[in-house]
Amino acid sequence: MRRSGRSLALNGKLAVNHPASRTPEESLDRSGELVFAGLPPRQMRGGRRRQSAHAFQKFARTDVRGYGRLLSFACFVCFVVEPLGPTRLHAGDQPQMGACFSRNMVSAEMGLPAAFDLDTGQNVLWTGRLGSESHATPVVANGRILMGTNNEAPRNEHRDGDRGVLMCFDEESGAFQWQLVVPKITTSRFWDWPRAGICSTPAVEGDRVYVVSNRGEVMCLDLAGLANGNDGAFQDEARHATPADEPVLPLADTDADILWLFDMIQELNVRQHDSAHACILIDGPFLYVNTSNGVDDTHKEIHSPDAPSLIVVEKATGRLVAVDRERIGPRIFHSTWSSPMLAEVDGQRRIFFAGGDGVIYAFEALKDIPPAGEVLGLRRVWSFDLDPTGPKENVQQYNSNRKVSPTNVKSIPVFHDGRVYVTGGGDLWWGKNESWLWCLNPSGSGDATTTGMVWRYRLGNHVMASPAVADGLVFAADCDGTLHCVDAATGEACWTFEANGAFWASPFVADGKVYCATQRGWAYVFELGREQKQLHSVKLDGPVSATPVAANGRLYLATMRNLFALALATGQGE
Ligand SMILES: [Ca+2]
Repeated sequence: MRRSGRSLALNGKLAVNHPASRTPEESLDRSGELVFAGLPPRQMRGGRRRQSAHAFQKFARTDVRGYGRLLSFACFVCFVVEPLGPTRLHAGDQPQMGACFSRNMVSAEMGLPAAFDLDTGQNVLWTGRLGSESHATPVVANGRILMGTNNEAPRNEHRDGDRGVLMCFDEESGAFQWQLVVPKITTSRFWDWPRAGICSTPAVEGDRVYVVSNRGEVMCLDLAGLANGNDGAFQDEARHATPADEPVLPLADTDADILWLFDMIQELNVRQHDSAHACILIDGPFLYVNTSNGVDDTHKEIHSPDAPSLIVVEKATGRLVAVDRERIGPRIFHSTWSSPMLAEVDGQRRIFFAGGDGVIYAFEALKDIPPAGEVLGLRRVWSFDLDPTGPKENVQQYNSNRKVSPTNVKSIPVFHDGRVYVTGGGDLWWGKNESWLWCLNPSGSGDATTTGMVWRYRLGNHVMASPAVADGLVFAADCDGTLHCVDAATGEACWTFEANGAFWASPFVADGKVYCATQRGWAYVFELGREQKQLHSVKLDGPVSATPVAANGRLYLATMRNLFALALATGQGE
């Protein structure tokens, strides 16, 4: 009953889901997806205390030689059940990239518009102005909406110039609330690509926002911003918001309130490539974060082969508590942009992570915070090499080889009904012209490369987007501009659709519909089903890297320059 928005009715109510972290009542259902049973009233808004999680993700980037090299990520979705009126059904907030914790890009929201038009204003509730490039995905939590962008439409005259920006809007009205403004890394443009902005999708829990900045800082922010005072141990927001060679300017009420930060470049010698792209996974007291470690400016060397690819930070303090010990660094083909996912397999909670080497790793989820001063090594229990016959030595030398190269993953692995679904292949800018959608059986232990594949399905030359799985169907969208609807049981295509433009944003399923949008600025809506039925197509005001999301009865769609809140106009029924 949690497979799609359509089937979520629960005794006339909706199954609601929300939290990013577990509660004592939390458990995993038979498929291994987490089910929450006892949320605080603030999060539950009444109704049955049951929730399921869905999510999804995505990310993207642009060309090296071209004008704008970009990245983006996608996120998760969660919902909350609540007693609802007869016409407006909704499931709750969407506080992170994709569902908790499966990352499946599916939502239980209902009553979403099948059609919308930015020019005529059809079903457009409000518009929030962003910068000129917006490669993250919006999250919705506790009445606020957060979205990464750049500073090409400055909100504060004292904070001008190229910056990474995280904007906070009011959910109801779309009014701008506050912004995190982060100066660029000036060492090299390959560390923090010009105008790429903040590409990481935040995760929100309670009144705390967790996000990775364009400078590779894991940050905890106050959802209320500085308007209610400068809280937390970190008090030097003014210096942080100002480039190092410029005099510090005073803070405004619309600046972000940083509570703590952990600098992965300073502390771990991470050499992020192009930008940091990480959708933080919150699990109880822990934050799991991919480091974005990657190649140097030449693209032919790994600058920091010993830097970790996946780390764990204590949520309350920002203290480093664990790192992977896989020494993936030497085998990274480009960077480490895939974010972690959590699922229960064989009765064990596992963290799934796609390394920059094209290997899916499963680590034991941490149980306890280690003593002060101790940093644990994540314990690997399972792995699957997506490309066992690909190059394994001196892999960076295959840069620009369009026929032979390693495989890498720019999306997030998704968990559904005991299976891991992941997309990957040759790098869009630097690798071979070949990409796939895999369905993996993650049970058992050890190296499952020869035994763990259920099926794989050929996609176009390249892929950035994460899959969405619902009603026995897997939706995958590739950089050739094809949306694939694949039978989850067999791996056979049910239908494909040739869109206008490449997909970087992930497809999103809610309310019996599939939403997707392209880098040429076209959005499409299909009926969720084994037969292709297009409900809507429309030209937007610019390219789309952000995955569509839904929360509290609304659909959110971000183009490069604007965030749109979409909802059925009053009087329109289902
Ligand atoms: Ca504050």
